[in-house]
Amino acid sequence: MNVPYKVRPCVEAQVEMYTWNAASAYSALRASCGKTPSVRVFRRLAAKHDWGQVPLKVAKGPDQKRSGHKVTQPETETTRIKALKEDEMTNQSMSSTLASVALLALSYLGIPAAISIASQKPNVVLIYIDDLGYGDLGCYGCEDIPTPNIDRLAAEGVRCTASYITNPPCCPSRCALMMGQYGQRFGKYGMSRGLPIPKDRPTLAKFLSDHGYVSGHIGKWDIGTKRQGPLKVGFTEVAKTPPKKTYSKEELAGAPEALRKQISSKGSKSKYFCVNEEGKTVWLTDYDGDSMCDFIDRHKAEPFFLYWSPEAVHSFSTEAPKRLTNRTTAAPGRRKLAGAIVSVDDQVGKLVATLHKHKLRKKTLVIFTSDNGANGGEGGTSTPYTGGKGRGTQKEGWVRVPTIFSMPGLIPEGKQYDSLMANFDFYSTITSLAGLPIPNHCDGVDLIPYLTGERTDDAHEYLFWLNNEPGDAVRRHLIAVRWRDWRLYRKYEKDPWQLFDLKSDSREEHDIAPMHPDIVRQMAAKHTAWSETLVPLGKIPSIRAGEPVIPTGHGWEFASVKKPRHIEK
Ligand SMILES: [Ca+2]
Repeated sequence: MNVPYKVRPCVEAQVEMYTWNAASAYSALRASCGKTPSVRVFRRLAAKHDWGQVPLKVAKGPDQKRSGHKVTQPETETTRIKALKEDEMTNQSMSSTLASVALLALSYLGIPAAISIASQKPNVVLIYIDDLGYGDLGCYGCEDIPTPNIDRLAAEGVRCTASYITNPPCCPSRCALMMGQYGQRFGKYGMSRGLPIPKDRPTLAKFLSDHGYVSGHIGKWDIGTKRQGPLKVGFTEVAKTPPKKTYSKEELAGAPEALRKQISSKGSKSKYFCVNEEGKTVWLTDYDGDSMCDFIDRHKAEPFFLYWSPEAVHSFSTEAPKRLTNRTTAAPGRRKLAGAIVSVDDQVGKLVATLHKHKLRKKTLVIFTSDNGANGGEGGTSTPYTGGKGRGTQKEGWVRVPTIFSMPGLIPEGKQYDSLMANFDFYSTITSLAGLPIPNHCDGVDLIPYLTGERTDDAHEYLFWLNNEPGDAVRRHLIAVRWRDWRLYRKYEKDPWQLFDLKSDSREEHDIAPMHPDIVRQMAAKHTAWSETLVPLGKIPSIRAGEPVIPTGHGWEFASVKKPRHIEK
């Protein structure tokens, strides 16, 4: 794996930006590179950047008292982060004050909080819902589905209004997320399910695991080949897929027609009811939530990265029980989906409560988002935008998703961020937060300075889409560019460009390309330049399924444990 243990120019530039003297630079370099820089290298850098007098400790030679990647912090760094550490050790009000003072001090000194907090290795929980639409959460304007826990997450963080999936649907979306780059960088243009994710660059999970994180995955995978399961690409543990409930003939006979039809086509197996370790039938999303809490309970004392990508709220939600649907006022056409979303909200509540229980709330970045836009077939909505899964894949609603970042004490609370971002930014943001350098292969940027308001320029001036994969569903072919309020779009290369002003025309009803030829030309040229940096369409290898990438059973499978011969059915 290409972990940059040398001081790369990008790391050097980052450290130079974030530090003000030799001692802080030394600490930042150690955090960024995962090991102590040599005296010779450090002296050269210190002289080059005028960091001042090299600390006595460094001048005598690098600190050799190391355990793994852990190193003793220089006095200045230790002192600086002490207040932040106390945040988790004292009572809430006092800790809040200390953290604020510390962050203010860091801000005054010109040091982004992320790199200073990095010494504490913050935790990360990344929640990646399947097919959750832009307009289906209370904090995004939804009125018929109560989502109090997700709304609170937004109130305790930043709600992003221009967060994009550049490679929908499920599979390419997740691949780009895990690789931190446009899928087209490794030949993934459309669905191309089964195409491998590259082995010459680390996944987000691999990168974090290699730098001291416990990394766990729960739920749907849908990444890479049939052999590239979570444990093969860097996760240290994965929640086993619980056995699904099997409907009896009597149950099917009494079920509504739609449910009977779906379940029968799946061999009487449920999609959303599973059987827990005690043999009790439970709702899968609830089961997932319990697994999240279990993971945090077990790893509360060490840095962790938890990736929850549930089956929810993907179709079919027909099984959603009344105890969930009765909590919504949704119309019949979206009532089952509404119930599924309510259950997701319940799990967010459980997660946040567990973080509070262990006093980890302020030490954990929670990212909540979706893998692609709304499923109109189940009544999902992208309001105020149009489109989504199925027939609407040419519109904003297919690619724009709700996204929330929450980490009280670091990220502002109750704010909104309106500039462009993409799911591949999560990789860069998380690694930066952990004090690690962003690997060179990444397309994303560290979003934290933008979310905190420290930076006011655009994280991305442009974002691009290109799905012209011959084997993909024709309806999903898409060529597009986003810039400021503009969306340039066409379905095929042969088509004329269409241009929309999303600020005044969120429903994309008025093509104004003829009125703005200069803007069309400029955005099209940017798309051409970007597409010239991509690799050709990849070839999907013929790999037979073999063992499932995630074993069935209860509890967890660990990377370090040899896979059992018998996999529980
Ligand atoms: Ca999806």
